Amino acid sequence: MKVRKCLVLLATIAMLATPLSALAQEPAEAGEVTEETVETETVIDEGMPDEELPPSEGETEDGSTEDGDVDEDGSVEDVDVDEDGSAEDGDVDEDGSAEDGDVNEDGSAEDGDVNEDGSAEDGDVDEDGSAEDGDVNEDDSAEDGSVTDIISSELGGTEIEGIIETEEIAETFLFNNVVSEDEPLVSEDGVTGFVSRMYTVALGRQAEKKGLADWVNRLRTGSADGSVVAQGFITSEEFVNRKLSDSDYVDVLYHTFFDRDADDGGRKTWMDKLEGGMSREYVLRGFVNSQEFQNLCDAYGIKRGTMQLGNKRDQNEGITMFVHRLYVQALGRKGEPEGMEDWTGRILDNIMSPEAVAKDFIFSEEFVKKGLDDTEYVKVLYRTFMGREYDQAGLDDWVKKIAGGMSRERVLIGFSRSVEFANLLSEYGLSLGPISVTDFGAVPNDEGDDTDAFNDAFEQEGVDSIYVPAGTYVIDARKGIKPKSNKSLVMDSEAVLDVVGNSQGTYNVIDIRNVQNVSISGGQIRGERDKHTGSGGESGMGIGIYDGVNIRISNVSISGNWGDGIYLGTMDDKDDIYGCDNIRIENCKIFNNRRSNISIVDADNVTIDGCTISDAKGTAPQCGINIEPNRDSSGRIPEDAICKHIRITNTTINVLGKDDYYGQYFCFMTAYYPNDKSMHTADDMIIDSCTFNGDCGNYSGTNVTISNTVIRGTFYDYQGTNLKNVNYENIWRG
Ligand SMILES: [Ca+2]
Repeated sequence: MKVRKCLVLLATIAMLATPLSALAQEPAEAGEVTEETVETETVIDEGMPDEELPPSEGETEDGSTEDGDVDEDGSVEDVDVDEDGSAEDGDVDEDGSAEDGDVNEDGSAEDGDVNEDGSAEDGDVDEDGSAEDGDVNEDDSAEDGSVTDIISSELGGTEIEGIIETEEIAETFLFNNVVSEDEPLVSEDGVTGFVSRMYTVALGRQAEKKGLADWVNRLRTGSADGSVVAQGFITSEEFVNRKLSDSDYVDVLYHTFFDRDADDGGRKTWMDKLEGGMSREYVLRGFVNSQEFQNLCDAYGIKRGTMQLGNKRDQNEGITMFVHRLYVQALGRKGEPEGMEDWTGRILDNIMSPEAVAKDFIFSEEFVKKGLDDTEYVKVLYRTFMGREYDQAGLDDWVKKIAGGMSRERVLIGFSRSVEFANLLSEYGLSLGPISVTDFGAVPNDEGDDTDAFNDAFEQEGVDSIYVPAGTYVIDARKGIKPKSNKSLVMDSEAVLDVVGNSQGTYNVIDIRNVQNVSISGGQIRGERDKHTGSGGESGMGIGIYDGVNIRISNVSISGNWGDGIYLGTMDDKDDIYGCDNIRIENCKIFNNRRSNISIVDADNVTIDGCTISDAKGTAPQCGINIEPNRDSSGRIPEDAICKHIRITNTTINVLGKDDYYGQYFCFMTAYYPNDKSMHTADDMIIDSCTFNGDCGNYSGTNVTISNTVIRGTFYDYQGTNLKNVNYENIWRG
């Protein structure tokens, strides 16, 4: 066949301005890169221009490489190597390290949804339309390493010359093999068709012979793979200058990589990603790393390779789309690339929580400059944090609160801590972290009082877990920290509640009163006994629990309080409130409190497990654990005040004195009533696997069992305690 004839055919094709794939009798389905495709490409190949054609617009006539990374002619030298050899274009690992094949850098869903069988029925990259698919190399094992190996060696410098050599080879190839009138420019195969399609479909113009030959040669020799070609064309300046719409961009990717029209479902999936803030490179990667493109490459006998992206915004769809959403909802615009990169990186690298980022958007200079009034401000919060328009009652309520003095920041927390925002976050694979007490104005390590900040956090609607970062916080026990029901205080192990000195005989540093489902964990409560300015009273408690239900205190260090470390009691013996129920004190260190380390006054179902309790001293009875309900006006203990179901396990108790008189310096004691052994303080009590370094006494507890325990002192037993495997120094049965 004569070349001239073919040119006529090509010109006809060009005039029709029809996507080349449309010239196929039917759009090739994914994976079926067989006869139709080859036939199409045969037509193109025959039609390749010879050297008499004028250079295409933008073609570098001298073939020079001075532009460094993006060649206008799309030829070999550019594309994958930046001018400085760096990798900021995101297409290669800077170090050429071995992440290849790890397409999902965020660890998100792995493959499985990309046409696993390579079949083409759904025609779509995504079987389920979900976000993760399409971008994963299912069989990364096979291609693993190929791209990075090639590119890293090029980046290394020596192969830069190699590229030039490739050009020379290509020219040689051209002169030696192409010039003859009776032979086609290049052999008629799928590789040539693939590269030709890159020019005609991606760049919208005919290939110039040199660029075409370069690419074909590189693909054939294995010095480039499909992913490299893809990035070379789709990220080239010439391509970018086409300024395609998102929709056209996706269509071009379908035609260049899959050689077919987009199916509706597939186009929608990719459009959703683009409209949700994902980059075009991210979408490109989905095509390059897909099974369908793999199948096409297999059919052509070339390596597909694996495309990688280094930008933060390309690592995790959920994070990127969440940040994009903040731009749109809060600022009313799309994010600029630098901003998208910065914010996504902060969430990705756990520098900031999604909630904190959202808050920064609302308090950004750009947002504040909008000058929204309170009503408009709240409306934006509805859209940003709840993903919906306001309801009138809710809007009115919040506006009223602002008018009443609530800060905009507090209002925002009401939204950012809502179930609706938590649900919205979960759609992006994100979650609410615990809110910090510093968000409410607490400042560690300064002299300023932090008590109000703790209480503001507990009062805040929507906040169910309050985090206390490491540092020292000043607490005024006269006010006390007052946890609310269903809330947790989570303290860093290096968080210290430093109680400021006062003169009161009664206070609670943490005052848990008539609430349920409260957890206090971590941190240290350092009481004020050494700074105390009064002399009366003995009820300055570290943690006072009054009529609390389902309360857990764990991993807290509690020391130096004017009264007890922990006190379990009731607000009022006379009314219908029956004290504490289901209290767990676990893995705590409780020491150096003035009266007792733990007083159990009115509580059922108490578990003390894994604690170390030491050295109560200052005012009677100076016990580790003292069980002693309050008596009524007749001097009796009411039946409902008896503490039932007490469990003390795996706990060590140390005391400072020994046997001064009954009930002083005891490791544990049920209170002693010398004249009345029928007075009962506890019922159903189990002590197991404990070490008591000092005296102990069960004067008034019924149904008490002690097992597997060492008592390094005297055990005073007035109630016939059931002892199993208990070692004691002495026993005194009264
Ligand atoms: Ca402070």
